[in-house]
Amino acid sequence: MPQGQPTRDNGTTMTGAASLIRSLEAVGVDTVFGIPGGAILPAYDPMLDSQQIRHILVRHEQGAGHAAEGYALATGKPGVCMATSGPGATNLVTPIADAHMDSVPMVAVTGQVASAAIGTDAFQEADIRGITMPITKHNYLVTDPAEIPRTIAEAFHIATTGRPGPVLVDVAKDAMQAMTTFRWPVELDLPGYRPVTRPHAKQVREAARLMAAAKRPVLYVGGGVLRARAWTELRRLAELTGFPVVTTLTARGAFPDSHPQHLGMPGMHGAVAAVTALQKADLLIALGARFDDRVTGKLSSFAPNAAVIHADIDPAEISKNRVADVPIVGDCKEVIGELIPAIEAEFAAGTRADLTGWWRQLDQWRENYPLGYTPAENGELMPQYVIERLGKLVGSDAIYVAGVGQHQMWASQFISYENPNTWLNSGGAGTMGYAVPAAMGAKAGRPDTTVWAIDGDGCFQMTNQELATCAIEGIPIKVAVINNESLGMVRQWQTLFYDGRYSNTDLGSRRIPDFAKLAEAYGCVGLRCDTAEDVDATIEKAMAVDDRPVVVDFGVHRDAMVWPMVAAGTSNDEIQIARGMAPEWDRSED
Ligand SMILES: Cc1ncc(C[n+]2csc(CCOP(=O)(O)OP(=O)(O)O)c2C)c(N)n1
Ligand SMILES: [Mg+2]
Repeated sequence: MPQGQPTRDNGTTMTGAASLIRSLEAVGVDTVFGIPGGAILPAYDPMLDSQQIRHILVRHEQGAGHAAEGYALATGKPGVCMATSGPGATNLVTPIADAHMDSVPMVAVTGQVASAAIGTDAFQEADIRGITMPITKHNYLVTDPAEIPRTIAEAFHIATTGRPGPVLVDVAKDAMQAMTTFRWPVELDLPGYRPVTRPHAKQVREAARLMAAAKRPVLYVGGGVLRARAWTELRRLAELTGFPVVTTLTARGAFPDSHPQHLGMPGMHGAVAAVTALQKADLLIALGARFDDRVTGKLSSFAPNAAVIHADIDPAEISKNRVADVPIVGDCKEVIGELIPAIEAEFAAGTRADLTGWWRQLDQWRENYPLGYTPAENGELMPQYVIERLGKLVGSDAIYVAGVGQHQMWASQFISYENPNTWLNSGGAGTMGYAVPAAMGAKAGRPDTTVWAIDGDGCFQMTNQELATCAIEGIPIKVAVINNESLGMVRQWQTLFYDGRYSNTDLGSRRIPDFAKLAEAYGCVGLRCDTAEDVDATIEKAMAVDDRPVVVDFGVHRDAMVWPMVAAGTSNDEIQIARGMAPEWDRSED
């Protein structure tokens, strides 16, 4: 399969490094996040002359990787990061793992020591290909300059097709320094890589038959629907069938939160109605979802009476955790697109179960157990209030990027996501430090969109150096630090499961560092807010700044907890709405 258009330099003699940059240009790269160093240095020289590629010099390679993820999720194009060999490359390991867990299309280009030195423990040598083997969709070591264009073309093809994911291209320094003839377009050589996108018609018909007859169905929507850009089809399917919808942590925004058929997020900190709907369902239609343990709770007790239709582009996901009654391998956009006429045909033939009783039940759960929180007795600022106000004042056109911890769960719960790809977070890996660099990448890719990072005080201290990058490169992100002076989510587990013995979760109550001052030191605007009365005015002040990044340090009550909660390893049936408080199930419901 030839890749791309013939380019002006086809057949020209140049260095491997120039060929690398020309190849990146040929696949359409406009932004690269990275840091140079010895082994990758040859590539940085021709990059200086590129009219197409903007290189954003980050302060830590982890930031480059998360920025590439944020860029990818915000734009729909693959994100690109670049690093030198050894420690530069190993600093990319966390974001590569993160992109792998959340199926984010990303290409990481690393310099490797010269091919003759590979395997000798040369200066700054690390076997990054070996290290990233289990956390990349595919990876390459290039030692022949003639292989550079094809490798780059394949890397982008693999990263963006089928189930998206990270691909690493490690290029030996001597391959970049040697002369080569640049050839483009190239033939991809990928025997055995043929992702199935079109679903099997028989499976689709079988799924439609089950769906038309189901009395308690739920559309269990995962991040795959966003990756497949299938939100329009999803909405049509939901409205055609009248089925309730739940969106997982990685799928928030795939279906509007305000839609009357949306029950919210399922899982460990999901809404009671969403969690319980899955438990009581007679049919789950899993779309680009992977029955993650954070959704299923104790797997053996998950949705015990449900038949399962499982549609996923990755056949390895199907029946991995829960056996599928109707497996459908395919791209969610195509699967849903074909399900719609198949269901219309069922309905036209007169098969259609009455869902009135199911909806009566769902509405009761929604009404009785809405998301909420109890204000602190001492009147301190509540984190949920800050996040709720932020969502209201900033609106649903902005992109929100969370760190990992309590603030992440509240940001998922208390902001209304109405549009796809407006909620970015580290779902599968749960990587603290994701928010600031991912927000930077999102803003670099979508400069006209307001981008808010909602970060924890713990997470923020892992990657806030990228504020310098944002200030210098003119990437005016906004950061709300939900400062509870602790590693709040871990502290919550210590409260609940370790008798309140707070081992090493206190980040210190002396406000070290002072985040507002730190922000100023980084060339950003730094604001601080400690009372509910000041929240709106502070957010508005932050919104008024558009020439620099802004950081708002929200000092909040430290004992707030995330509810509802299904404790790890327990059944979803044991969901608690507050400490020691289970919903009062109406026995007639069972
Ligand atoms: C890199 C990394 N290290 C450790 C953890 C474990 N962990 C999960 S949440 C959390 C606390 C996060 O604290 P903070 O950023 O202040 O958020 P909060 O929960 O207080 O809102 C920790 C340590 C993690 N998820 N990622
Ligand atoms: Mg915290």
